Amino acid sequence: MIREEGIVLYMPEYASVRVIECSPPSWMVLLALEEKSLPYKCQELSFARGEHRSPEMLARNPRGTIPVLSDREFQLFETYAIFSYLEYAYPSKPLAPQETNEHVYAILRLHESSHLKSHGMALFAYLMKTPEEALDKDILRERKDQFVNELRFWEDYLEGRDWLAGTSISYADLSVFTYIATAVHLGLSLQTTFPRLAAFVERMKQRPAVQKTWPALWNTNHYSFLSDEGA
Ligand SMILES: N[C@@H](CCC(=O)N[C@@H](CS)C(=O)NCC(=O)O)C(=O)O
Repeated sequence: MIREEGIVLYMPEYASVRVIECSPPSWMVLLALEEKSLPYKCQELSFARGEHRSPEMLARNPRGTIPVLSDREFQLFETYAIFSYLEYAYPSKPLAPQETNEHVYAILRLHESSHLKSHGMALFAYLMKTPEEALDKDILRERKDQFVNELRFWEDYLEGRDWLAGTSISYADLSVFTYIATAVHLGLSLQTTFPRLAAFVERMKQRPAVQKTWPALWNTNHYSFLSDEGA
């Protein structure tokens, strides 16, 4: 049995993720670890070299996806399962509201964010895997539209509130933020159509956890694939 001393997060080496230069599922776990002030080590794996599918990683996660969070004898590999584990094993500094009504909505919004995730991954994977000169404008437009249509739900949920559930940050905010921030990195503008989401992203960017984990290449590389002119 694999047994780790302390928490180890297996995640992509961002520089090996073409154009996206990040991985929303891994980033949201990093954010949870930081928000909860948990000690952890990061093991970065190159997508380009297929390190996430090495025999050692497949022994941890037969599905070959990352993030994988290893702690003691446990190997966890579905992002939302990792969140549940962290909250159960390390309840201090909770990222799930304690009050019943808020707790229920936080769970609902977290699982509901899987819609944002599937549209986001379809869009981001297309940009990541397709050489720029081979991008099909219609495919890009269709995937962008599906992602943007999904954003309307999240803009509505933020009416009159700073966080998606309750009065403080929760796992749902981490999940939604990482996909939206990635789309902004790829050129999506929020301000005109989604002012609450734009303010939410700015609020998140003030948090030390976000500042500490901000993808380094995003500071130098900027893309316009999802700008109004780009798609
Ligand atoms: N259901 C998984 C999906 C995670 C996921 O999509 N990971 C991507 C990176 S963003 C991955 O490992 N892709 C590599 C592959 O599928 O070969 C989760 O929630 O953790």
